[in-house]
Amino acid sequence: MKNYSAKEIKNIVLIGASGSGKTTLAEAMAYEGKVIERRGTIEGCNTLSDNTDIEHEYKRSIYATTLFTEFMGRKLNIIDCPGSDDFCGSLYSAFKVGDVGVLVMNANNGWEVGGEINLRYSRNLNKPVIGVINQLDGDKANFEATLEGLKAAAHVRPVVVQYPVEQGAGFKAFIDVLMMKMYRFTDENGTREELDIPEDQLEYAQTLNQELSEAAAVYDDALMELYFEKGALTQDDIRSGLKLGVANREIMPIFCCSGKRDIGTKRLMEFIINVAPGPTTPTVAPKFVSTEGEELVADETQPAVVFVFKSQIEQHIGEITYFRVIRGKIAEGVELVNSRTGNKEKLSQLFAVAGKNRVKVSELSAGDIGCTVKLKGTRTNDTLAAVGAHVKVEPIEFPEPRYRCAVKAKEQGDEEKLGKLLNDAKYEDPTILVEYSKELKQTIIQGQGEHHLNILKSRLSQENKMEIEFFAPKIPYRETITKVAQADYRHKKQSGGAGQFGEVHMVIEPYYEGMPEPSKYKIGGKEINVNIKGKEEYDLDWGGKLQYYNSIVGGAIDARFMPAILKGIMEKMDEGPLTGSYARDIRVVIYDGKMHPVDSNEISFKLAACNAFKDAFRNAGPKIMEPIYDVEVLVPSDKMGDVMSDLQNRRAMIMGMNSDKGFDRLNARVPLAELYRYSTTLSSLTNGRATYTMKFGSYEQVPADVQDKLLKAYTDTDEE
Ligand SMILES: Nc1nc2c(ncn2[C@@H]2O[C@H](COP(=O)(O)OP(=O)(O)O)[C@@H](O)[C@H]2O)c(=O)[nH]1
Ligand SMILES: [Mg+2]
Repeated sequence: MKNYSAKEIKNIVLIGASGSGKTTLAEAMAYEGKVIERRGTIEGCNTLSDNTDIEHEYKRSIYATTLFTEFMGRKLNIIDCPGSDDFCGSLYSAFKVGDVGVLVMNANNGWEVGGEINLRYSRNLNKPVIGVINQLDGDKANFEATLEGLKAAAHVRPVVVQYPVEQGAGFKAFIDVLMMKMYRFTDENGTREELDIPEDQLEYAQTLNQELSEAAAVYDDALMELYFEKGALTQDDIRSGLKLGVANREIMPIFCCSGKRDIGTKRLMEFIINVAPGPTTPTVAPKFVSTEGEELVADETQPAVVFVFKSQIEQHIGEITYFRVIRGKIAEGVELVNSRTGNKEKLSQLFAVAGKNRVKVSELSAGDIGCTVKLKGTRTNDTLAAVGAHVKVEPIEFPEPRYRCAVKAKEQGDEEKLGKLLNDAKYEDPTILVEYSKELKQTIIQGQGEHHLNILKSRLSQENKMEIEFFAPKIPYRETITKVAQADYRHKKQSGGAGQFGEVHMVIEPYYEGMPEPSKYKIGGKEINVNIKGKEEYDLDWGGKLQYYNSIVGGAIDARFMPAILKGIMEKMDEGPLTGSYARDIRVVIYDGKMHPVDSNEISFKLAACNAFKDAFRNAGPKIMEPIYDVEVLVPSDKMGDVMSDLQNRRAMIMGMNSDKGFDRLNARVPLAELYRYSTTLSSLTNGRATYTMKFGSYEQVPADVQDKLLKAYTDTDEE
């Protein structure tokens, strides 16, 4: 294969609802580029893109797959993404290295929420989009309805470049109002005739050509002038206007297709090659920026910078690292420096990727996408740069997890093996987070949805013979106090052998940011004066603070016992008196105590402090706090009522609502305890038409009835 330069490369990302035909279209593109001699099918489990066992089993894309095709002497790198929102992580990686999205729509289904959600990602990630109304050969195909739905929902303006002459089983021709030609297909392998537009379609085609010209003229004053002067634009003028409009993310040209019958594939590819933004198109948003803020342009002559957007472990081969050459040019055998580790990596072999097939190449230039194998310590989001270049590309920011559960191996002895496998999974898919929680004594796994984690479960079972179980995760509660309390405790053991003696008097009170220094406490008619001798403040590992004051007068306790007293308090902060959860936000003042000349030692003071703290805590209006998440739900307006009442049953506090093109955005604060399997419920409430994000907000006190339940549950297990 020849080495393509940045100007000869386009990187596209196929997006759209599941089942819209992305994988099938990618197959047709590879076929047109002669990468394959026969097109595989989803049903036949032999497409380039869906090439894993799990994808064959589900007949769906689960991973984003890269495949190249060569057409008109140019190279097109296609990243075929899964449509399901559970796998949205791969859309983030794909859009990081892709220059333009191609939104595929299934004309049989009209405008679908899957497309809506994907389109929203492209908008959030500042990527331009081209639209394809696909499956026009289907029985229920409706080009117009699909287009109307898209127009109502899209934030970029769709403009028709092509429309079908006949839809349904008879679909074999479309009219292209940019070329002002009709394309008619004589077989299902892309053979086409270029014909004049039939008489009866001419007027309509001219109207659409006018609309297209007008849309294209808006982005360039010179074109606008030309358009007013002549009332029309030439093909080249339209192209140059569309180039700007698409790159500015203002218009979305619309094409006609049947990926399965290979109708329209070639014209779409021609347009992408001629008009779509590519590695050298200046777009509004800077595409690649280093962590130092330097913009990295696709210039072959500069020192190489390579960005890794995916890494995958494949049996028999090991690690496969997928990257885009951001800048410079690399040849096989090149040594680059991983800017995260500082280690050198040798790229002994370079490949162009066509799904499961890899084609060895000797060089790859700026703008191109490829892969290499057998790197030692390079993973997703790493930059490999020429020795001395010292560049690190801004990483992909993956979405926050929104599904959380606990996981364990079915067989007890498998725990260690499971740990390793989960680590590998996390490495391949950065939207999977796994952590053993010391606090909860559970391994917590987080991802994008139940389906996302179930796929992992099937894979572990099939590929690694590892059976796992998911179950409800515990909630990381916290304990705190709401009022001032005082306690004394004397620890004494004087029978036989060496004695133990320590007595501690303390006041505790709720800590809050910016509270004044203590001077005097009045508790139960008793006055306690504070005389600050020492003050320590700790940021607790689990959030919140502990302030520790020494206000001992007249040497009642030696300063050398103060650390032991703190240790005793910490023991209870670590395992709170109410439910054994971490305690937080407490000020402790040690103001008096007693020592014994012989029997006092550290352990005695630690025990005295621990017990005094526990007693004081119980009298200080103790409260359980729970994590509250900020949840944002995007829901079609007609489902808003259902989603809202479900949230209210989850103790949610609704923070705001606003409408956005037929969708409502709802912001709420919801306790984590009420969010278990939320994605599944939301999906069934809205037939999969809603999506949401969640992010930790703060800890808040639980309502009294919930506290009672938690206390009871803890005493029950304590008694066991
Ligand atoms: N009739 C028809 N069926 C199609 C077309 N494209 C895809 N399909 C079928 O639609 C289903 C989903 O296709 P697939 O390519 O997996 O869609 P993806 O989920 O968007 O990747 C499969 O059964 C395909 O055979 C098309 O252009 N026409
Ligand atoms: Mg697919």
